[in-house]
Amino acid sequence: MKKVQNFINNEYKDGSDAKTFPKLSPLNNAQIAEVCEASKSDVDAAVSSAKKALKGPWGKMTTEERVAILYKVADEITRRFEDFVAAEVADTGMPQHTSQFMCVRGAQNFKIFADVIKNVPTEFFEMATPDGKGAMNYAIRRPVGVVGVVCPWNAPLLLMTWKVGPALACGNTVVVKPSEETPQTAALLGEVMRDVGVPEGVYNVVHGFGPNSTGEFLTTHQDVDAITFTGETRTGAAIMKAAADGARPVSLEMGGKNAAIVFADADLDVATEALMRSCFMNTGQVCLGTERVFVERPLFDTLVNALKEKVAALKIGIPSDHSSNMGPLISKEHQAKVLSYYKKAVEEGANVVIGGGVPKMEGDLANGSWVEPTIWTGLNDDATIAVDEIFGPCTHIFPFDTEDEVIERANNTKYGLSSAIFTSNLQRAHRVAAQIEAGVVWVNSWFLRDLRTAFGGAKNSGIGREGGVHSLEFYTELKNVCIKL
Ligand code: NAD
Ligand code: 6OD
Repeated sequence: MKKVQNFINNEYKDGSDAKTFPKLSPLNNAQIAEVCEASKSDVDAAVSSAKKALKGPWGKMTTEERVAILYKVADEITRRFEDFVAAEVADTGMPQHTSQFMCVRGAQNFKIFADVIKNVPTEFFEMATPDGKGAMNYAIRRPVGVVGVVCPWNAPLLLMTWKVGPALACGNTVVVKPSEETPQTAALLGEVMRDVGVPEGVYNVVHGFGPNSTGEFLTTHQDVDAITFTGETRTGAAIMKAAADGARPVSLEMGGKNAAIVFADADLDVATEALMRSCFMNTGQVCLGTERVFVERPLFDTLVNALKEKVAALKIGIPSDHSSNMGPLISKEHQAKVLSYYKKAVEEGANVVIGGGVPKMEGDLANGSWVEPTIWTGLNDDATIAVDEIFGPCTHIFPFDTEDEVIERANNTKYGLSSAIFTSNLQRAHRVAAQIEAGVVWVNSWFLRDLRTAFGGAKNSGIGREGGVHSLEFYTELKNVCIKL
């Protein structure tokens, strides 16, 4: 059985109390690895090596030297691309092509922030003083220190490196807590870090669970100077409470109940193609995904039918079957959650356009966490499945009549992560985008990412923005130096 170990001070280690937990395959629920659970003393060791590394060679490097190492990290991820894809696919069951997209971002996340830190200027102000001699102010950036990075399971490498890339570029050290469901790529990244010469203690990985386990040990640790988190909103709230002790900063990227709005003048092919991705990519387990589609009434039946036809053509299957384009959900537990919403939708009177159940899978795959891609119509905006984040391959399609009405309905959610608007009227696109309460709005596309832009959620979807120079606000302390002349 494969063993996945913690990575502390550039060494792979079992948990100090020898505890392990099984990693089960989403494909058939069979155990594929034994994961070493980090104890409280292992988390202490990881944090203390990260703290020590701040004063060691890493802390003494010039920005140019750090940037050169981060380029090597990116290049080594690319050289070992197949290993990362294999690890991610094994943990998640996602199709190869989805994992390839995510692992390309795994490498890009190091280069983009290396470039940002190398090129971003700081501010300078001259000021007058009563003696007429004046003073100068300039700002310098310094790392915040040890950063705790707590990650989810839905896009493990992409989301972990989205935090680790900028944290390291800014000169911090990190202790990563990957999701218990997806431990392998974070562990593998340790080999890359060590092989390209990242000094001891800069990148650490501790495996385990959330409450009363590794996640809590890390986020309550008083030598962790800042915590960056991606995951569910209620977990983010727990982490924020933990961070209050010691008044430590948090960056939170959390859940969503994202709306897409399709106006009658939209290009049907563009909208349908984007909605197929936003509703069903990665089996609907994308935080930016669309679980509410609003369609202007004249286009409603056409769009519902177009999506139904494309969903019927989706091929559910295992990653090694390259013709399959939809994998299982992450776990049996998540399958049960998603299926409970499928049941609830019917109980509340939904019209099931397609899907709504479990696909018939052969042999041991029948034990996997598969669900059918599902479209509903006919419910009101306050139906349970139209309010709660489900995080599965499902969406409800609603008709609407006016622009003002749809803006209000799209915004009628406690979340505010992303939105997608489809129209050929540019004025309307600008007008609606400006009124949508979300951190990211796409027009005539979805998940089109320029990594220099601000990324994050409004309302219950997040606190703070990362991406480009915005990441520097979180991962550095900006210090003003005032010089009296
Ligand atoms: P989760 O909140 O259950 O777990 C995320 C991580 O937090 C895991 O590593 C978990 O072990 C840890 N954790 C749980 N409780 C903890 C605690 N009390 N203290 C410290 N750590 C704790 O989320 P998930 O189920 O892994 O991921 C799915 C969720 O993530 C969805 O809600 C999705 O919308 C969200 N998400 C958001 C974004 C974004 O950018 N906004 C991106 C991806 C996923
Ligand atoms: O593209 C990104 O940077 C990002 N954080 C994507 C999040 C995807 C959520 O599942």
